[in-house]
Amino acid sequence: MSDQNTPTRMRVEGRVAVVTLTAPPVNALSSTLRESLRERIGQAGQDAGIGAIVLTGAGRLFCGGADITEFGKAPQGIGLGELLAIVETSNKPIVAAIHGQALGGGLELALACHHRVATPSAKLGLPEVKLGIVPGAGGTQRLPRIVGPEKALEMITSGQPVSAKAAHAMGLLDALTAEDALVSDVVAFAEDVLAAGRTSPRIRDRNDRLAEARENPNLFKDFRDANTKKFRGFEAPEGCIRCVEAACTLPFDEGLAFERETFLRLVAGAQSVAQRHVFFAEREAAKIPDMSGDTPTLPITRVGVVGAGTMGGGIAMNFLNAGIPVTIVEAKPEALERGLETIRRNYDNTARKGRISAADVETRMGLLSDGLDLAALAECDLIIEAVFEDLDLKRAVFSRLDAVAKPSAILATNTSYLDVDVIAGMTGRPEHVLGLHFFSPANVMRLLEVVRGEKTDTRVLATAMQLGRRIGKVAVVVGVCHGFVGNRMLAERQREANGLILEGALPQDVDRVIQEFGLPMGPFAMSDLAGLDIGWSAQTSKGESVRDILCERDRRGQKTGRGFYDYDETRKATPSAEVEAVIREVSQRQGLTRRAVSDQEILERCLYPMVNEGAKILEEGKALRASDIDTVWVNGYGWPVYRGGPMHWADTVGLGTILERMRAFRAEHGDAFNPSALLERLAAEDGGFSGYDRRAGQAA
Ligand code: 3H9
Repeated sequence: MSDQNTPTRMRVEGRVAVVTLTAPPVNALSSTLRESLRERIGQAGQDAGIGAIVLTGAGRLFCGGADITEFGKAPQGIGLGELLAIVETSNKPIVAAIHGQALGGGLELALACHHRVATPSAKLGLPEVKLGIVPGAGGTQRLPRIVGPEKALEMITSGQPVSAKAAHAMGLLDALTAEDALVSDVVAFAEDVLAAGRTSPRIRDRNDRLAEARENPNLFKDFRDANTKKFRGFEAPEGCIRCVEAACTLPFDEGLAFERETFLRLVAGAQSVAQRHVFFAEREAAKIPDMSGDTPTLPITRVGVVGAGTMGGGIAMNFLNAGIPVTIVEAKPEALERGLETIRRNYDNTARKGRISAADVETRMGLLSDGLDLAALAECDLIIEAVFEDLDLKRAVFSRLDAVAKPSAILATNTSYLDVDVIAGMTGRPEHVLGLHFFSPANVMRLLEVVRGEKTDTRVLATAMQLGRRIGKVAVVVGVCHGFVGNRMLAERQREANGLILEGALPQDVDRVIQEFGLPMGPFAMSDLAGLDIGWSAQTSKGESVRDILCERDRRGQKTGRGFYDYDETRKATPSAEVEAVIREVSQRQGLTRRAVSDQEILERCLYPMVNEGAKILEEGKALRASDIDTVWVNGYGWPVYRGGPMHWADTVGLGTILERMRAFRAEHGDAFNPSALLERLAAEDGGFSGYDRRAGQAA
């Protein structure tokens, strides 16, 4: 086996063979890597001069797990479970030398080894649940045997990795090495193991920690009860719990077989297909056809934020969290003071919950400066405007910003709907202007719509994408149109929701259907949270729509304690008889005879027009690919990841079915249901939006 052509390398140091995984970018355990590992271990096993084997990874990490691209395809070569059995039964001790990350199958490989050693900065985890599956190569059987069922349950059902230090404390690691001397330290560790001449410990033989489950018979029930809300709708977490239960109740090999069965069932299921789609979609979103990894970016060392309201404050926090200094500007001292207080209060709350330290709060606040004039932003490399959603106001701000900002500065607007090109036109540097649309709460939501204006320079776009990643966002490029991708599609759902309550449904019916589908809340609960009076004014109210009447009666949402629902002190919502009466009155005034509306109709009326609008967005090139639309909806609006986003979901429903229903609704309700040409075309071809991705070229 020549070293150049194989995904592993092997060298011998004294009595220790060092086998290195060399399969960039993440050393995923593809069939070729598995075969190569089998061969290396066999080779080292037969070499009388070799006493122990060290497994390590080249590049940034030990191993990112099984090769996800192989799922759903015919299995090739040795299976991972089979390979791990060879590792575990090796008569020469095998030591995993971990740096960067050991994830999924990567951690399972380490668990099959006889010893595990890592650098202090390494992270270890079983993230399979996030892909809608259970660990399928013994992770659910070996982890509880070494860290105990309780910790294993938490790690496996959350998918969250733990730090090497935590892993060491819980016994998952035998030792930590110096940060930059991993392999030499682990070779020395292996030599010590050989010198001690002990038999190699196998995790499968350890049963002591499993006793915890027998001592606490309610362990699994309590765990399920405590996580009901978090696991709602997902299949994989329950699969994970059952596998850990099996580890505690069945002999090792039977537990392993149970895990395998569960893995195979889930990996073939619709949820895992959807969750894997989202995984790749998020990575795809970073790829822009006319940009490459070589596209130069501009340095961002200081960010300016205009507006210290809820959005501005939240936006500023993103950069402070990433260690980037921010200058925030407000027009009035009281508003500035309020904004600064809110930022500090948010940080204090996070510290109280133990997520950051008191010192972190001070460091972050220390990076924040403020001003009452835009001139304070003269030194910023990027300035984000987050003032009231009013075009004239934004135009005035940009015209002034152009005068005060340094010539190289990027100017961004956080508008949710307005025309970024018009705003850019107020400056002498439209190529340095773009939209950065954050989602509320801006310091929490992962989505960032990066709005590419007509003249936005590729370097500016590349800088924004890179910065998005730096502050932990999923950045998606969108084109200029009313509401961009997310809000443009949301408007379709809202229109239908408003129509449905006049035809016979009630807000709680619509919200329940949408929530049962898997979104965190329905359209009316969402309106109550945002405030019904956004974009409404008493002066212009005609008092005709349900919203007009509710606002006039000061039912403006959660903030006034009443909106579409009544709220108690704990913000628990109860349907309101007053609202129902208002709805009935408006129905009557519009001459509508109320009727029973089925849950199926609610779902179709709310979601199919969204899909149709998504198709229009694709047709117009306002999104690069259907999977970008899915990324927007999963990360910005809580679309259930196990349904993969609206466009992926539409493919699973069948575009023919959606088209047929759109036509039927058009016959009844008119042009709002006009199917897009793309939907018609794909349905006629019996195709799907996922196929459309590959036919690129149509996009902006
Ligand atoms: C598993 O292990 C099942 C087993 O229990 C049982 C089996 C029987 N496979 O994220 P990045 C690609 S399930 C294939 O930008 P980073 C990724 O698509 C697996 N490809 O890098 C991207 O490709 P491209 C459990 C993978 O440095 C490129 O690598 N493991 C895989 O920000 C770079 O990725 C996981 O769930 C993979 N496993 O983050 C871990 N991983 O350049 C999944 C990545 O073409 N991976 N790629 O766009 C991750 O969380 C991150 O990639 C990682 C690196 C943290 C490793």
